Amino acid sequence: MTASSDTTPALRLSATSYPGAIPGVALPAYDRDKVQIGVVHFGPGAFHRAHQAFYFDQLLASDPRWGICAVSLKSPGVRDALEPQDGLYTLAQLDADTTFRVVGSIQEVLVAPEDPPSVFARLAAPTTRMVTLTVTEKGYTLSAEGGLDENHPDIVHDLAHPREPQSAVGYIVEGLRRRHAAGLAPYAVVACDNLADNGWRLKAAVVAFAAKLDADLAAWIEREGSFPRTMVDSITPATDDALRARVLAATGLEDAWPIQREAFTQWVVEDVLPSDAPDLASVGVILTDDVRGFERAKLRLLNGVHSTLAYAGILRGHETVFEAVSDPALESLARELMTQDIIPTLTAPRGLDLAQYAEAILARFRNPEIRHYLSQIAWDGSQKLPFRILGTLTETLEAGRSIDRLAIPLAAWMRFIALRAKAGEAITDPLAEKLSALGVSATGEAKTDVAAFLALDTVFPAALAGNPTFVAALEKAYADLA
Ligand code: CS2
Repeated sequence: MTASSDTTPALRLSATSYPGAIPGVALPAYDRDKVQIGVVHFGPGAFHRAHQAFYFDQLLASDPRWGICAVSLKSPGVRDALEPQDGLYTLAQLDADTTFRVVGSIQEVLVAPEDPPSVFARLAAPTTRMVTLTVTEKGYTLSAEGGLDENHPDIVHDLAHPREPQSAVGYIVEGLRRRHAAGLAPYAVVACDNLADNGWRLKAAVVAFAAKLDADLAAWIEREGSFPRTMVDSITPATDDALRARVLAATGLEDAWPIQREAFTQWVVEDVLPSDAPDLASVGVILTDDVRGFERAKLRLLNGVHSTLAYAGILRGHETVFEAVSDPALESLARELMTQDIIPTLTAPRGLDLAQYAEAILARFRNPEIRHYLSQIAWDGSQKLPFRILGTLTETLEAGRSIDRLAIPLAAWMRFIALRAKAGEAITDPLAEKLSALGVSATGEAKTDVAAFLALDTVFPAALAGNPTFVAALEKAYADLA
């Protein structure tokens, strides 16, 4: 009998029910009762569960020390879904031949504001050797210049109350303070968000924060801390009811929060981890001293073009990446951006052919098994565009090449904000309030609208906003999109 039978209600996924999953579903290949917690992760959203938790799930088959304590910094949603499931969830790897896997690496989910002492205890435990993060760009509390944003409300709070932090940086520093006081080595801190030089930026922010509290602590972190830079990649559309139904049919078990991603996944980590760190290479993680090449290529080619397709695609009435990239005008825009504008700013890491890499990305966007909503990618544009487009654009400008095409995603973002705001729809972005106001008062006239957006000084550095070539290119792109 299958779970979709209407007579017997399906069992919920849990430690006792999972061995009864429909054959063919991959199950944890280790005894979950023997797993220890060696990793604390901040931000157990879909991407973490699709990516790092999957790698640790594979690693646990050979080494039980690397279970995860997942910490939500704000909402209890993940804990509420996963606690009744003993931390288990199903990962659907979408492909022509989709596979399902029950992931068992998350051993515990904590909601930081409800229980700071448990988070501190995990951070300070000698067995905790690694802290990973997926807190999105805004979670790094950085200023437009790239350092710690000391005016960020969470940082202002945490500097005043360092033993009751709210931010990721505040928690990392308080955990390190406790380890330092106890004579323990620091944990390695592995940033897994799409920020250029993510680990270095995080280290600089952590050290700057610690320096405000205790110069010795800051010097110790500076000297002993390991903050590798990373590149993370796997397209992970948000969970919806269709996925829940599909997972139920495939596994026979009800899962409140399954995760879906493309079958392709990649994790590149700078090879500076301490010797007692988990053996990530054994599960396919690329450890390299050339992470920058990988990270720039991915951020600019994949994420930059993703954001372009999101804003330009929504303006043309598309809903998903698949639809957008199937629109010939957008497909050629994407390809020209990649080959004419972005690749010339990149240095290929050893063994990577950038032209082939770009084509492979377009092929991933065309995967018919994946419904990846443009509106999901459109979130947080004020945080994403600086890393995804402005770096490429600034370097192109400095090299004296045309920035006309690179101005299109920025202009499309401005038009997208105006479209949403005028329709009275919410904008998901830390600058939502400012953006809605700008969108509502947009006139459609390029000069005034572009000038109003360029005044967003946390998005556009002053030197760029005042550059006449940049302003002219943006005005032209904005007018062309009318
Ligand atoms: C996307 C990324 O939502 C977005 O902004 O561009 O989440 C993208 O799917 C991943 O970085 C792929 O690795």
